[in-house]
Amino acid sequence: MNDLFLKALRCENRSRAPIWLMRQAGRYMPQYRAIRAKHPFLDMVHDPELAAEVTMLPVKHLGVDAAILFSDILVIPEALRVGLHFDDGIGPIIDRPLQTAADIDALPKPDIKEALQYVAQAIRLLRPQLKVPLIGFCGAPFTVASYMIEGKSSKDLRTTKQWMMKDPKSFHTLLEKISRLTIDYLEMQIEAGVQAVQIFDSWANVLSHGQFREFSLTYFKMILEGIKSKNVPAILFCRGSSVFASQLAEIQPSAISVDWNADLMQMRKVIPRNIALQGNLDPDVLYAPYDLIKRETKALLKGMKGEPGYIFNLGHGLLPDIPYENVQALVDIVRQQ
Ligand code: 1CP
Repeated sequence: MNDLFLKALRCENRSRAPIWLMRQAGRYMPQYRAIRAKHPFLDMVHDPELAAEVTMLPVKHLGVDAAILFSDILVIPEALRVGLHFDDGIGPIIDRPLQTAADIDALPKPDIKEALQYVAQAIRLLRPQLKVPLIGFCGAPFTVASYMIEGKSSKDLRTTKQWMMKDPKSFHTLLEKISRLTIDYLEMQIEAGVQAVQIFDSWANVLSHGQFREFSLTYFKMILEGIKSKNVPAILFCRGSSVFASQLAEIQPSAISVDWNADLMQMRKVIPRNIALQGNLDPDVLYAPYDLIKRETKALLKGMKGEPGYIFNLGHGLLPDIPYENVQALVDIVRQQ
């Protein structure tokens, strides 16, 4: 059993830094595209056998030190029956985005452990096959709420932020609803066998310091407290985590996953040493020639050398058009430390 990743999460790793990559099971992989050519994305998410097979791909082919469950943060809105589908050219689409406070009150109260039991089934299939730890995940309430309001991907979250400013009360009601369901969802994943969880706040970068504390940190905290008794390490990722790192540290997650804007060595000096750091290579470096990938990766590894709480990752997810062989080269460089 390779437990470098779990050791690093406990800040007790005396060996090389472990590596896994956000969005490691995705379209940049030819093996993923071959399966995806035969199935719509959501069908793959809903089918435990396919989800397990796709989760295994980067472990088998790249040799990463952790697996992350193949699923999506938007299964929670799907369970709330807002009409989720994925359009190949556009990405996620929600047919009935929330428009008024009454829409929030009218949301159903699904039994998440029932509605999303296909996720638990995938986890149960995976654990016996895996020789590396399995990471479960969910979206942070702010990011999940933003999709439910915008109805699709948005670069600036205008509608979400306007709602947040005009009617913070109903916005909090929505965030709280999502948080409660998310706690049930993570509990289910943990009971089924995930060994760590990561919470993705991909759109937190649109928030100011004060807004982050009020609309994001509050719910991160609620979720961490909700799953605390399960004793499973939790990693917090935000786009903007380098800006919000000191706030994130206040609520004592096991690890903070850092965006690529920050100097990780400097962050290590300000984040308490009992909190692991994960990150933070700019994913765009993976478009560069091999020599540059090697130089940047080695520089990061050198800076974090000897750190018992360091996990190599990117500052955000792998993009679909990143060359596969460059990702393989990256993993090899980290493993050969
Ligand atoms: O067409 C396809 O094949 C689907 C592409 C795809 C994939 C592979 C989507 C649609 N989701 C996923 C899997 C996924 N999503 C994982 C699997 C595990 C892994 O390998 O990492 C995870 C952790 C996610 C999480 C996720 N989904 C986030 C948070 C992480 C991040 O990258 O910021 C977000 C924002 C989503 C929404 C989503 N789902 C899919 C897309 C293309 C998007 C983003 C759209 C946007 O930019 O708004």
